[in-house]
Formats: sequence, structure tokens, C-alpha cells
Amino acid sequence: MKLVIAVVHAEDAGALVDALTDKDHRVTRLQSTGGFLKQANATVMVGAEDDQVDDVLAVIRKTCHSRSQFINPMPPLMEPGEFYMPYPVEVTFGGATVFVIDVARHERL
Ligand code: 2BA
Repeated sequence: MKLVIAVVHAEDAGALVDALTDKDHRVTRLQSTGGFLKQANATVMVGAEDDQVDDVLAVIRKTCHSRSQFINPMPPLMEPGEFYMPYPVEVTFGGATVFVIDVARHERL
């Protein structure tokens, strides 16, 4: 068995959970926050048999889309009289960041 952990854009999470449950995958959605953008995203966990992992990845690939957004970088420390003009930086998020982990043991008690 594998645990698929996918960090996805918050706007894609609902559709992803629906698409996975429609195909009888068991899913847990967690609210999470990206370390770089400091914005809400979603972490979706799917416990799946080995032969189901490719299907889970296919659903993620179909449902989660990459997005570009502009962020304003933190200004540097300034000396008095210095001037800093902030330029927005383009950052691309996802479609999804996916980890597939071996599960040593799984029980439903
Ligand atoms: P964030 O950390 O908020 O990162 C959002 C996007 O910012 C990233 O998209 C990437 O394009 C950019 N980015 C992140 N760190 C950067 C850096 N040090 N320098 C320049 N650009 C940077 P994704 O790579 O698609 O990642 C989307 C979200 O997936 C991340 O949100 C984070 O929550 C998660 N993630 C990505 N890689 C991860 C990893 N190795 N471990 C744990 N979580 C990860």
C-alpha cells in the first residue's frame, strides 16, 4: 500500500476530492499553508493499493492546474536616504506537489 500526499491549490482541492471519491478512492483533505507564499493551499492524502496509485496520479494531473501569480518580495534593510523600488516577482504554483510513500502497515479499527 502507498500513501499519496498531494499539495494542491486551494481552488482545485474540492474538485480533486470529488473526482477521487467518485472513483472510490478514500481521501482526507487538510488545510495547509505554503512556506514560500504564506497562502492557504490544501494537502490531500490518499491511501491506495499499489495498483491504484497511477489512477490517483492521473486524477490529480487532470484536476489540478498550474497558476502564475505575482508577489512583492520583502524589501531589504535600508540605510536612511536609500530608495528601494519593489518589483513584483512571478511565481508559478503547481499543478500539484506529490509525494508517494510506502505504508508499513494500515488498519481500520
Ligand atoms: P509555497 O511554499 O507557498 O510555494 C509556492 C510556489 O512558490 C512554489 O510552487 C514555487 O513555484 C515557488 N517557490 C517555493 N519556494 C521557492 C523558493 N525558495 N524560491 C523560489 N520560488 C519558490 P510549487 O513548487 O508548485 O509548490 C506549491 C506548494 O507545494 C508550496 O507552496 C508548498 O506548500 C508545497 N511544496 C512544494 N514543494 C514542497 C516540498 N519539497 N516539501 C513540502 N511541501 C512542498
